[in-house]
Amino acid sequence: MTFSLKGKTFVIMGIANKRSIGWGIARSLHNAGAQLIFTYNRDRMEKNVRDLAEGLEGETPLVLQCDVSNDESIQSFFHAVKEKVGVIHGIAHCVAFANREDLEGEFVDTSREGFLLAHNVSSYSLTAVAREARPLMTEGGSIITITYLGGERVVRNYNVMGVAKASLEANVKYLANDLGKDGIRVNAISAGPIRTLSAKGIRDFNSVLNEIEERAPLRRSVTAEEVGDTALFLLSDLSRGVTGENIHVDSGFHIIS
Ligand code: N5H
Repeated sequence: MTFSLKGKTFVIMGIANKRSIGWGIARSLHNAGAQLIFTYNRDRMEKNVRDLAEGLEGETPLVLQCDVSNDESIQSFFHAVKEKVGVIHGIAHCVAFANREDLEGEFVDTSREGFLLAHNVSSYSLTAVAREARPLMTEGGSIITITYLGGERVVRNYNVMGVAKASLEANVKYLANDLGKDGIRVNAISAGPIRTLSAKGIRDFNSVLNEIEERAPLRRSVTAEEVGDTALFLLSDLSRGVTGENIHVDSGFHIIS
């Protein structure tokens, strides 16, 4: 079995800046020789993503728009990918969103609108993306998404995102069962807290990191590079027998009570 991803093409969705988990994944895959395609959502994100793509040595990744909350946008994205590269071998789905006001206080106060928004962008998008990607994954492949412990346990302030991540984690299992017959695997990585744009402005984020440094088995927080290397494993043939799984890249914090 080969570890190199030379000759293989992967889509990475959800890179915002150099701190993004998606960017950690991009570097690991790029170093393994993969051809990459990056997506951005809003126009104002395009330049950021394009600059990162152009900063990589060797072949520059394609950069295309894809709004995962819009079926037409997902369809036209994969149509463009089909025209430009034909076959793809995997996807890293690193996308989530919830209204800031739903990430504090009591979960019971979540509005219907806020609940649906979080689930739409953070969970259903994986289903829609997997469906549209399937016809392009004619050689089989691997899809990953990023989750967090708050989907398994109640974590203070994670609130509606915790419920959306629980949905995402079940989504992975049902997709793994459907797509397994096409040789497509679907897995999640449960990342420990990392100071990304999505963590920005969150009060108490320092205390969350401090708790990891004190109590996690490895006594330190994790980096986007570490998530990237586990993504490399899951997106490569090294993990060919693994599907429907959720691998915790969190310094072991999830085993601690
Ligand atoms: C327990 C915690 C801390 C509290 C909860 C944080 C949840 C963060 C996830 C969501 C996806 C963040 C989010 O949607 C923020 C937006 O309301 C505002 N931000 C934006 O619009 C920026 C500009 C864009 C780029 O962000 C997105 N998402 O599009 C969890 C932490 C300890 C761990 C953590 C930070 C988890 C996680 O899911 O990211």
